[in-house]
Order: sequence, then structure tokens, then C-alpha cells
Amino acid sequence: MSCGVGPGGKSETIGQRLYGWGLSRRDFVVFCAKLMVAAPFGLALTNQARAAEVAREVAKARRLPVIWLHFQDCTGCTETLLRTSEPDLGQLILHLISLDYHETLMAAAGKAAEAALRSSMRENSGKYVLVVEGAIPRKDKGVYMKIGGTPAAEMLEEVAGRAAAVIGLGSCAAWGGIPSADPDPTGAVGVDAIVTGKPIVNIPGCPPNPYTLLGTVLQYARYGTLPDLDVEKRPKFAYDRDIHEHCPRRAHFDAGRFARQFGDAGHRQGWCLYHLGCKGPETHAGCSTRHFNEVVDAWPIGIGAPCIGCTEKTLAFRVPLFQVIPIHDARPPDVYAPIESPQGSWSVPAAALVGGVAGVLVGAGYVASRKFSSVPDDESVPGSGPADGAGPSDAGPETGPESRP
Ligand code: FSX
Ligand code: SF4
Ligand code: F3S
Repeated sequence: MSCGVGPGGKSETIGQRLYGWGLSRRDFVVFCAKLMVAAPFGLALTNQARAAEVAREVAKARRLPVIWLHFQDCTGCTETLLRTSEPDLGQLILHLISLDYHETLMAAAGKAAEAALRSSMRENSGKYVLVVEGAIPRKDKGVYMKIGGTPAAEMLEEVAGRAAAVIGLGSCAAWGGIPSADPDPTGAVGVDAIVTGKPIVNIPGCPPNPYTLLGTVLQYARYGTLPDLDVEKRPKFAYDRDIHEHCPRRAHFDAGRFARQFGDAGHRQGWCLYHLGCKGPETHAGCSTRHFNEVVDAWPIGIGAPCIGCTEKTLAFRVPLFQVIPIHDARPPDVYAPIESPQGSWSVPAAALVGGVAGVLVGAGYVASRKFSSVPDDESVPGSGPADGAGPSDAGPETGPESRP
């Protein structure tokens, strides 16, 4: 039994499956182009030069059997996968992989569902990828969650035992997420606190970006390898940079223009959310360049909400939402980068000229930042003016030009 749509076995290639389904080559290439945007480097699959070549590689892969377990979660991780558009990724994924067991998507229930799980484990022993969504409760012998009478931790151990690799999808499965927030009533943990002896990939985010999952699974299907991981077992291709590096509000941060309250003038003008508790400077994720649901600006900062650091083990659900974090290295430059001569060497007059131009730029930038560095009074929002005592320099000595001597 499979909750994939349409006929066809696991032995067919992804290309045969997709073209048999009626997907146009153009739509397939468009999907692969999106995959390349989500994984610009670091994923063997997208190291090809063009989207058409990535499409050729993906098309050659066999559909990977996937078993998907749900534990303590909100199902947002599945939702984010199904809520994508053009080409409809929700449909597409059911052709890219062979989703053999997924409690919220499969039609089967009760004994039939359990039989589907057993049958897939037997048929694909040692070959399937196990995707886990949700945290696993361990307190009091796991009584807080049982599936078919089996505690979640026990079920995870058993299904992971026959898997080729395990993916902890979402912050809950990666390290406990929301269910593990203080006071953590159920003793919620992530996959790697329970599973041993198997390759584990964490794809945190609450919810995570669906393309990160697809990139990981498709690479495994095509080459049998997993992407390079960082110390938290996150694929580097998706978590190598922090939000702050590519945030569209970064220019406001550098110039000292901060929203002080939700709805104040700075907030309405799209200024930096640092003082509202944004954890972007400490959060590794690609949200600022890979938005959700393929809708422009559909990501926390894009809609005016500070990043809560949902991809970081030590931030989301650990540090209060609106608490301001210390800035370590993200700071505006003291001087602008030098301008190199086209010949690659410096002549004295050119150096003098560049020095003059750079000096003017630095001066202009500094003056501009002074000019725009405080939120103008907004009488419609109580406490929104500079008099609320939260000037840019409140953020510490390293947060903006305003704080420089
Ligand atoms: Fe957790 Fe997934 Fe957050 Fe929700 O199910 S990662 S609560 S968005 O969606 O597990
Ligand atoms: Fe963007 Fe947050 Fe950095 Fe401001 S602090 S630039 S909103 S990531
Ligand atoms: Fe999470 Fe921050 Fe992205 S809250 S979704 S990592 S912007």
C-alpha cells in the first residue's frame, strides 16, 4: 500500500513517473531551477551548470521509499510541503518519492495503516528513508504518546532500525522544539537523542523549508549520498549563512533605523526588527532568500515579524521572543571596502582619488545614518518616539553607526 498518487512501482525512474503523470518538461525544469535557488552550492545534485542538467539527473533517479512518522507536532512541516504552488509541489512530491506511510496523508487508518507500515518496512528493509516530524516524549516511560499502543520512542527505534537514513524534519524532530519548551512536561527530545547507529540529518525550522527536504532526499535517491552537515547535523547547503547576512532590512540595521514597537512609524516603513527581538544575526537559515510557499515575502521578517531563531537549538523556545540578543560579529563596516584599480595595481594619483571618494562616501554614509538613525515620533503609537529610551545605541556598542564615536 502506498499513499503516493497513481499507479507505478518504485523501480520506475522519477522521469518516467513525472512524464507519465503529465508533467511538462518545462514545469520540471522550473522546479529544478527552484531547487538550485534553494541549494545554490553544497548539494551534489545542483552542482550541474544549468537547471536542464539538474532535471536530467533527477529524472534518472529511482523513486526513494519514504516512511514518515508523526510524533508531537502541529503538522506544519507537512503543511509547508503541501502549500507550495507552481508546479504544485504537494502533488509533485508524491511522484518524486514513494511515500509509503504518512499518517495524515494516507487514506488507510487503524489496522490497515499499521499493515502498510509493516509491509513497507519488510519490502524496503535497509533501503527506505525515515522522515520524522515532531518531538518524541520520553518522560514517564513515554506514556504521553502511543501509536497503536506502542510508545513513540519505541516505534521510532524500531522503524529507524531498518532505515537507510533518518531525517529529523522540523525543529521538534531535530531537538524537541515547542514541546520541549520550559517546563517540558513530556520530556520531549529530538531524533538523535534516541536513534543511534544510523546517518541522521536534521532539517530544523518551525516549519522548515520544503526545498531543503527535497534537495536532501533527491540527492540520496540519485547518488546514495547525504549532503555535508554542520555540527548540528544540518545540511550546510541550506544552513551555512545567517539570516542577517541576506536580510532585506539589513541596510536599515547598518544605518541605525530600527522599529521600536509593532505598528510604529519605523515598523510601518519596513525598518530593522532587531529591537523587537529579531534573532536573525544568530540564526542560520535561508529564509531571507528562499521564501515560503513560493509567495514573495512570505517569511517572518518579510511580513514584519522578528525572526525567533527557529532553526537554532539554543534560541527558539529557549530565549523569549522579544528579548534582544547580543550582537557578536554582525556590524556595519567602519570604512567602506577599497576600490581596486582595473590593472590590479595602485598608482599614487589613483590611490589619492580613491581615498578622497571613499572619504566622501564614509562621511556621507555616516551623516545619512545620523540623520535617519532615530524613529520619528509617531503620536498614534504610545512610546514610539526616541523618548521611549530605546535608542539605537541601547543595542550595545557594536550595533550601528550611531554607537560609534
Ligand atoms: Fe514542530 Fe512540525 Fe514547528 Fe509545527 O509538525 S517544527 S511545531 S511548524 O510543524 O513539528
Ligand atoms: Fe534583518 Fe533581523 Fe538583521 Fe534587522 S536584525 S537586518 S530584521 S535579520
Ligand atoms: Fe525561522 Fe527565523 Fe526563518 S523564525 S522561519 S529562521 S526567519
